[in-house]
Amino acid sequence: MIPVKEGDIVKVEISNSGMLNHPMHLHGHRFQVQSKNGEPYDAPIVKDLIHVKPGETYTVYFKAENKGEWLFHCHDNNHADRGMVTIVDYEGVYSPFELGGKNNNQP
Ligand SMILES: [Cu+2]
Repeated sequence: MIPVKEGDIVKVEISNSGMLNHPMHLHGHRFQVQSKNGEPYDAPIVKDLIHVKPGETYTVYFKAENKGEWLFHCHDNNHADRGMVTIVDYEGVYSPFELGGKNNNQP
């Protein structure tokens, strides 16, 4: 989980030490890509998804300005299903998940 407060500037480092590509996607926000493998970009690149190839490390920043609980995950659903998912969790936000219930929620 990435705990944030509204207004925070959040730094996230994404490293791929595996052998597969991982298109990492943040819901509800855009992030600025600051560097790739430690080399800063001259001009800001703003995205909500970045392809992280084997051996690559990206440093990205986003502003916490959309209160909620947002997925930050690999967009290859096979990877997400196996756990490449985290949550940007704003302070003071709580949305309980009821399994089944009147909406038939499923994990
Ligand atoms: Cu992946």
